[in-house]
Amino acid sequence: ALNEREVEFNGHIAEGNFVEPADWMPERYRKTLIRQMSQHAHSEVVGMLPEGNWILRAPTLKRKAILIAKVQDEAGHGLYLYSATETLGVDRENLYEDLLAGRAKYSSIFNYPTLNWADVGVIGWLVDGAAIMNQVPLTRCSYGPYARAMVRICKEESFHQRQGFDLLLQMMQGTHEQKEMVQDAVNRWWWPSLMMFGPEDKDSVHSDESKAWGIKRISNDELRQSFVDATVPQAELLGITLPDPDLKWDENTGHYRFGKIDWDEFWRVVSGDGLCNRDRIATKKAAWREGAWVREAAQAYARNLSNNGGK
Ligand code: FAQ
Repeated sequence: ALNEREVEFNGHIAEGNFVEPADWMPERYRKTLIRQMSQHAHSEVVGMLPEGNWILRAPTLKRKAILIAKVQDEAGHGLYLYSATETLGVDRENLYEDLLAGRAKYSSIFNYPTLNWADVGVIGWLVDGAAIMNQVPLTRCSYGPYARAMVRICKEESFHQRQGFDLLLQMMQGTHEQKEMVQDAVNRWWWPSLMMFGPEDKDSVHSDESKAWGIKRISNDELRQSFVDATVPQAELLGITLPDPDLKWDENTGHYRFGKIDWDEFWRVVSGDGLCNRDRIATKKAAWREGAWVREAAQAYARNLSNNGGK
């Protein structure tokens, strides 16, 4: 049974109020947010790697400048989310240690390789598209610092999504080979993008509690369906085929029906055995090691400043 404080807390949320860092909150609410927000932060910083792979090989100066800016935005989102997570009384260094030690999850999508230039466009179009679909409802989640972080992040993600679509639209007006590159990238990223929304509702262990606490406003399956409905017309506009023979419009429901997701693949990737899991963690570990001198220099500088009274 709930105690008096918990009843009051649930009432506060039910009335549509935000919970702020200094407010009392149930320990499980705090734990759930630390879990989800830190996974989200890790996803942003690991998410820099697949696209970062193409910065040195971008085909034009314009596309290179756009890509650098996008990858830098992801770093910003990561830092923003680590800060928001710290308001729950955890230290980002410990969260980061969990990531490097393989104890913390990050989105399955970033364990797939970027094999051709069109992958950069497809990540913007599909991966940022799915991220926005999932994150717009989080701007209304009950924890204030997370909800507010999502407002700015979603604005930037929409811009990312459009640049991806623009890149693909341009390639689809190009040569036969360029069109084939786009189709190949879509074939590889479509199903993993659908997996970003998490397991089916019936297998989602956290959904009931997260919904009750106003963290999750719309379910995994509902968001996945909205994403498919929004994306099919865009694929038609681009002139590419989505790799699902069962995808078709259903008059009765007013939604697109789609084929079965390979959940074995999903759980394999989530548990560390995807195409790039080992490589992603090894890259992040190396960056942490090689960046030690930057952290030391920054700390020495900060110490110096405070010893000299801020001058
Ligand atoms: N990958 O009970 P549920 C981006 C785990 S966007 C890995 O349904 P929940 C932007 C889940 O953690 C990507 N693990 O869990 C960008 C749980 O395991 P746990 C990041 C997954 O939390 C774009 C277990 O399965 N976005 O980075 C995945 O209620 C382009 C059971 O699942 C967010 O993190 C998955 N796909 O619902 C950057 C959004 N799905 O924790 C660069 C915030 C599920 O018990 C380039 N997160 N799991 O060990 C959420 O909205 C939720 O956490 C869900 C999962 C919807 C992802």
